[in-house]
Amino acid sequence: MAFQLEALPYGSDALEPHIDKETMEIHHGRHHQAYVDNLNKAIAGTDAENKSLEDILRQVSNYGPGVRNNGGGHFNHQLFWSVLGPNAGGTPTGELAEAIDAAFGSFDELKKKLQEAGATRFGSGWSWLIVGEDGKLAVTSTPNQDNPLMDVAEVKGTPIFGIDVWEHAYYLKYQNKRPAYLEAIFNVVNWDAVAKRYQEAK
Ligand code: MN3
Repeated sequence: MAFQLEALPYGSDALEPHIDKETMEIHHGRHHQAYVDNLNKAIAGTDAENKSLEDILRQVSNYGPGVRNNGGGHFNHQLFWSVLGPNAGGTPTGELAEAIDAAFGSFDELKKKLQEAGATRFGSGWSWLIVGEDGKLAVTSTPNQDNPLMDVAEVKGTPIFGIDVWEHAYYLKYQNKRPAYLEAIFNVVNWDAVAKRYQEAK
């Protein structure tokens, strides 16, 4: 079964003014589509054709860079679209909020750590909130299209929220001001979707 690009779960203008329509159209329709197309090319004729994306990533060191870069790219963007949304922002509630307070002291401290991880990632990559192998929440960052599911990741765990800090995610609106993008994106985080991922991961 070849992997496929799913439609965005909201309109491409739904995250305006924080993330602009043109960025969303190019990011989803061209960048994410290219990861899907190139992943399918990279796994053609290999045993990865019969595996789930998560299983491929957990053993990604068995495959070449085409699978690592494009498999990561497909997974990361699927997660990214799912944890953003219109009429979102605010702060987490319930069990996720309690776990955030336990791990970081407060939501503001978590936000600061995610922003720092994104701002200090040199070049392209991701800032992540993960459920670590110890079951606790942690913030980490990965280069390129790597992610914490991968066996090659420095810090492993299940990502429940991630921020794309590739320039293609923000350059049209924010140019070189990555920290401004890292502030604005918190207006469009769907914390209910993150909480659902937390329940599944812990
Ligand atoms: Mn991207």
